[in-house]
This record gives sequence, C-alpha cells and structure tokens, in this order.
Amino acid sequence: MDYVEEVFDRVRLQNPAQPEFHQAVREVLTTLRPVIARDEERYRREALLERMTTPERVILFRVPWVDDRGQVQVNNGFRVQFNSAIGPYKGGLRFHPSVNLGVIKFLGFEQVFKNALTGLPIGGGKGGADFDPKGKSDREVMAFCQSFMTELYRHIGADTDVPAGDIGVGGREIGYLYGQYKRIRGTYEGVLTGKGLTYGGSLARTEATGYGLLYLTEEMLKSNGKTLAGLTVAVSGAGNVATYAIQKAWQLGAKPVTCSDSTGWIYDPEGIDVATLKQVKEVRRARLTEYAAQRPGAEYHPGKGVWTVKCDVALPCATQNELGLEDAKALVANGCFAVAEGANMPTTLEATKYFQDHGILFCPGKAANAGGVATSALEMSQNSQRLSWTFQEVDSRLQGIMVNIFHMLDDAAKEYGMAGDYVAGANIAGFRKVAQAMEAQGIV
Ligand code: NDP
Ligand code: 2IT
Repeated sequence: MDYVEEVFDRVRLQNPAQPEFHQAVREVLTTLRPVIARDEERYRREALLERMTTPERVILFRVPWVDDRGQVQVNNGFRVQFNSAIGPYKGGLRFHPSVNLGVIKFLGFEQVFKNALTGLPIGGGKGGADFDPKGKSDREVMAFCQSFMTELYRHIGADTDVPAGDIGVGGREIGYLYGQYKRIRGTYEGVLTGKGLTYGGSLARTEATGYGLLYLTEEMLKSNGKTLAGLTVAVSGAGNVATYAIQKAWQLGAKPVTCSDSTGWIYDPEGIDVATLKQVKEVRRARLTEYAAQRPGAEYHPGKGVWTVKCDVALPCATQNELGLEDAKALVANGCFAVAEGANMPTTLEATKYFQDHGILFCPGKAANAGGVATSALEMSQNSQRLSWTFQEVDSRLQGIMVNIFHMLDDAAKEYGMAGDYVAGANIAGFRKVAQAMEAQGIV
C-alpha cells in the first residue's frame, strides 16, 4: 500500500462516522500523490501526512442558555484548532443544526490549505455549534452567543485563534460574541473578524467572499480565452456568499438568474434583483417565497432543482454536497462550461470527477472562496495597525489576492503535468507551503 493510502486508512479508522472529514481528506490526499511520490521516504519518516490530518487541538463544550419561554436549552459547541504552522488559527464559526465534530473537522482541514493559498500568515481552524438561529428572537441569539463565548474566550485571542462567521453566523452574531469576549477579557483586541464597521470591522469584509469568487472566476475564464460579460450564471444559496456573488456577477456584466435556500429556489429570467434579495434575506430573514411574491416575473420552486436551469457558469454558494452527480450531468447537458465553488465542498467527489472528465473549468472552494478569509486577515492587519483602510483599498487587495491564487493553482497543476486541474493545483500549492513551514519547525 502506498503512503497516501495508508494515511487515508488511518484517518478512516481513527475518525469513524465522520464522512465529510473523510471526503475532504480523500480529495486532498489523492491529488497530492505526485508531490508525495517525489519525497515519499522523507514524508513517511516525518509522519507529515499523519500530522497534517490530525488537528493540533479539539475543544468540545456545553452551551446552556435560556429560551424566551424560560426553558433551558443545551447545545454542543466546537472549536477545532487544526494547524498553526503558518499563523494563528483562523476560520469561521458555523451555527446550524447539522453541525457535528466531523463537519467542523472537514471545514478546519480545508481551511488550512485555503489560508495558505491566500499568501497571508494565517493557520487553519473552524468551530461552531448545532444551534439553529432560525426562528429565534434576537434575545435568544444573544443569550446563546454569550454562553458560547463564555467558554470559547479562554481558547482564542488576536495572536492565537481568530474566529469569524460562516453559515448562521453573520454581523449580528459576531457583535454579540465580540461584546461578551471584551466583557470577560477586558481587552479591545481583534479576536474576531467580520466585526461591525463601528467597532473594528473592515470595509468590504461583508462582500469579500462573493466578490472574491467572481474575481477568481473571471481570471479563470480569461486564462481560458473567455469572459463573464454576457454569460448566464446559476447561483445557489441566498446568504452572505450568494448575495454578494450575485451582486458582483451583475457588475462584471453577467446575468445571475437563480438563488436558493433550504426550502426552495428561485428562477428569475430578468436576473436576480439584489435589493429585493437583501430585503428578504438580510433585513427580514424571511423565506424565498417572499422574493417571488415581490417579483412577478420570478418563479419559485419548492425543494431542490437549482442546477436544472440552463446556464454558462454555476456557482454553488450554499453548503457541502449540494451538487451531486445528477446535477453535474444536468449542468453539462445544458451547456454549462465553468463551475467555481463559493461554498465549502459543495460538489461531491463524483460530480467533480464528472466535470473534470467533461472538460468543465472547475475551481474548488478552498481557492474560489478564499476571498472571505483573506479579507479577514486584512481586517486583522488593520486592527493591529489601529487603522481602517478605504473600501477601494481593501477591494483592490482582495482582487490582487484572488488573481494571484488562480495563477498559483494554474502553475502548480502545470508543474506536475496536470494543466487545467485546479483541484490538484490548489491542494499542491497549499500543501507545499504548509509542509515547508511544518518541516522547518520540527516535530511539534
Ligand atoms: P449564510 O448562513 O449566510 O447562508 C447560507 C445559505 O445556504 C442560506 O441560503 C441557507 O438556506 C443555505 N443552506 C445552508 N445549509 C443548507 C442546507 N443544508 N441545505 C440547503 N441550503 C442550505 O452562510 P454563508 O453564505 O456565509 O455560507 C455559505 C457557504 O459558503 C458555506 O459553505 C460556508 O462554509 C461558505 N463560506 C463562507 C464564507 C463567509 O465569509 N461567510 C467564506 C468562505 C466560505 P437557509 O437560510 O434556508 O438555511
Ligand atoms: O470558510 C471560510 O473561509 C469562512 N467561513 C471565513 C473564515 C474567516 O476567518 O473569515
């Protein structure tokens, strides 16, 4: 058995019942084979892949809080500090009922390579809770966030571990979390990113993941002789990433025609109206049926199906494994020629392979959605300097970072004779940086 296969078996055995973590590790290790092959003996002796697939630290904690009826509720809290070879742990917090240790480990593992690709000094981590913010009052969300931080605060800090948002954690939650951290610690430090603009947040962080996704997609198209202008784009999700992906798609001359949430999806032949989407989702926190009610030309479809729409480019921006083999077949049959992942691991391994086998340009999430965490790192820089940069300054740095990431993937793939395989390119480029830093720092 080769070293890669041995390590994968070990991961499966030592982490039972964590299918998302296995999937993420499987994808990375498989594409690293040619790199490992060049130095297999050394990597094996150093147990480098065993160390890379084992988190430095896993924190599990109880989160008790009181709901509006006076009933005590208990949720499970998680923080996985995966790898600090190149900087303090950095990565979001997810509040969603589907959160469990395997999900947080898959996200933390992906984050290590993603953060390396940004070129900024940030290690990888992820956290969250199986708390469902949907339908909760602001007071309940605050009570939960305060209880969550009352345990988490002892494990994080501006130079140790800097959480941010993810699914179910946006500006409101970051505000409550930050307030409680400051109250307990008594220090005003950049311990979270995605903060509000009045208390240390960065301009363009809200937009960054969606905007960055489009900057990278445009660069990928350009390098293949195409451009976004005039193309039809299908987007899934209706949250932070999807909303600003849709906005930037319009700005680059494309027409985004879909969005979705966990109950249904919208096809708007005129193109998604960003103001209506924001009003429904960001302000009123309502369902997408409300969007359709306000846009007579738009169709609302309950359930899944967003990938059946005819489009040139598909941008999955909701959640893991939302785009399977049948969806990939439908997209390709309808003429879609490029896919870039706004979400983390939204495409199953089978669907990814189908895209690649059919010559579809495919950019994985750890590169395509890295604009969010990259801008978080810019927020950390601004907090350290005690300065705030202009929107334009942050946005132009973001653009530069995304263009640079695309070329890192492209170059790494070419170097190993796999031109156009951006999945391999991302994993190889991310791995090389983290591996070098780990080797330089000895056995820790
Ligand atoms: P939000 O909570 O703002 O939005 C999530 C969207 O996805 C909502 O429309 C939600 O629908 C939908 N969704 C979530 N879970 C499911 C599910 N199980 N089935 C169907 N739809 C679902 O999160 P973000 O936009 O921040 O995150 C979206 C994705 O992007 C995630 O994979 C996240 O990890 C990734 N990401 C986020 C970054 C960020 O900066 N925020 C950075 C990089 C990646 P509903 O409201 O009905 O639940
Ligand atoms: O998946 C991700 O990269 C994020 N949710 C953003 C993490 C961050 O620290 O900004």
